[in-house]
Amino acid sequence: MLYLLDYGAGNVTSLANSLRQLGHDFRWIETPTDFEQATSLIFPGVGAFESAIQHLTRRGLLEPLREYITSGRPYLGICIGMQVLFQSSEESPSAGLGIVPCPIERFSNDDKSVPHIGWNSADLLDASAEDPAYYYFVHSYCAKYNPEKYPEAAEWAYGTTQYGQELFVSSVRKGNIFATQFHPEKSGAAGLKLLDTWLRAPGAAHALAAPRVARALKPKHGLTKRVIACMDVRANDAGDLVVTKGDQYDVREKNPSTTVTAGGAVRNLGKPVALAARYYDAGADELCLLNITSFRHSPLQDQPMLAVVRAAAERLFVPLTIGGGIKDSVDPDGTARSALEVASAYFRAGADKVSIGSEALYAVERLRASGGVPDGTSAIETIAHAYGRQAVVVSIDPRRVYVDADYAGRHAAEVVRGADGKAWWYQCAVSGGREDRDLSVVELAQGADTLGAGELLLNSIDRDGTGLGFDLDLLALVKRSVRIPVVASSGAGKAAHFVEVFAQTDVEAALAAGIFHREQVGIGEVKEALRAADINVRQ
Ligand code: 1PR
Repeated sequence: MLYLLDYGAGNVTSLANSLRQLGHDFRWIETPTDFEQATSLIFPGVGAFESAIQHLTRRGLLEPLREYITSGRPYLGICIGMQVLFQSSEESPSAGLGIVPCPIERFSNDDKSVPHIGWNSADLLDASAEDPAYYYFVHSYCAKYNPEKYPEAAEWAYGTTQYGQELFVSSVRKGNIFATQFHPEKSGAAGLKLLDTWLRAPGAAHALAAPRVARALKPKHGLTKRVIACMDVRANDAGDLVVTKGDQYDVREKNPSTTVTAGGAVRNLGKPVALAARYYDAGADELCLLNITSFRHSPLQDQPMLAVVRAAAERLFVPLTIGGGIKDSVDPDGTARSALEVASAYFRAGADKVSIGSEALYAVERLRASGGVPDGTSAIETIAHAYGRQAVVVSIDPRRVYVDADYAGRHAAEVVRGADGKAWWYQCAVSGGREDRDLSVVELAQGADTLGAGELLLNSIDRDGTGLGFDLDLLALVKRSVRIPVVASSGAGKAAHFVEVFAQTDVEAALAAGIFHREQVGIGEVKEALRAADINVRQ
């Protein structure tokens, strides 16, 4: 019987969904004695090494896990499920299982953003292996591939991946142990194929036929630029959840004669799950669902977005980010829910990352007021602590504030000067752009990085829905202010805008909504344009 080990952190729903999709039956490990019944075991893990070890220890599962693995029965570890096989992790004072004699270390961010998020190739060391596919990675720590320093660990290495100028072990294989740093359950068709192959013969001898050929650094890594489809979701006037799309955040139909929006219906561009499925089939690298009215009220007890996430996660096998309402809230019966509880509900439903908007801004305001010392209580910190920083996206809603050429106010150091002689800084807003705050985009981005965000979703209120292209000045400004990945958002009007944003800034991903919803431009067309411009993308 196939068993799955869930240590209560991260999105294990997606793996369960993939197994069901592939027609495989499984049970969950609930107690230490369940290991005795298991004839094969998958340990999927997202999140923090320390939480995983602590949780397994508390539930008395760590030693039975070690015994299971060393008994020689088939084991598939994913992400943290691979890292626990190692000796230790720089992320945690707790020891790992020590089966692979090598430490897990943090990526250097000298030459790249950390976490490593996105689709990268996983070169197999078996010279006779087929060309490897692209798989989805999301992690800040890794086993560095260093056969001279860790010769025994190099014998375990089955595949390596290059990020920046670092090579790390992206899969290990020995006897019946197989483990991957990447997430097959989030790697589309390639990942499902890998899972299916293992599931069909988990007990097959996995010794390599050919000797492993050591790998060396290449001039460029294989990480692709990501193309993301975003769905802004809200209830329409009839109470149905629909995907909508605004112009500069105004989502109501305009009166054609006056262009006044008051009273217009909420634009309805389709059903969230149906659209998400369409984008998955078209090759989107990631999907994003934003509940755009959650700043008004968002009780967890009655949260229709949870059902949307559950249904979407059954259908798509690429990463899913959920945003809107990730904050402390109170249910109608008076039950208080922490932001961590809200995020946990979304992870359990099948989300891989949560995106925090207004709450993140308030947290950065508090951070600044306290002289830059984090107090550990914000939503960013509590969620990153439990799930790892790679699970926390901060969504930023900035707009340009034009100033005189000789402006010398508080934001003078961040003023951008355009070729047309205009000068401006970027001010951040909350509540869907309705309320401006005295916080610049650089202050918010750097504060979010300090508090532990793993990625920034950088919108532009000025460009949203205009089709004029991404705000390259904004993106370049933020990109040089932080060391975490940045997703460009707002303003895409044609495939060439994606080429422009990747050619002219260092952003890791670009997101669009309107052009995809209205079928003006397809995801395939965007990828073709990127390939033609020699920009690395997933097929
Ligand atoms: O504050 O944590 O509850 O999160 C609310 C989230 O909802 C934030 O991420 C905020 O950006 C978003 N949001 C709030 N109101 C709106 C609105 O449109 N009225 N949408 C809104 C923001 C921006 C992007 C959009 C891109 C691409 N939408 O999500 O998809 O601009 O659009 P385009 O390609 O058509 O130009 P919280």
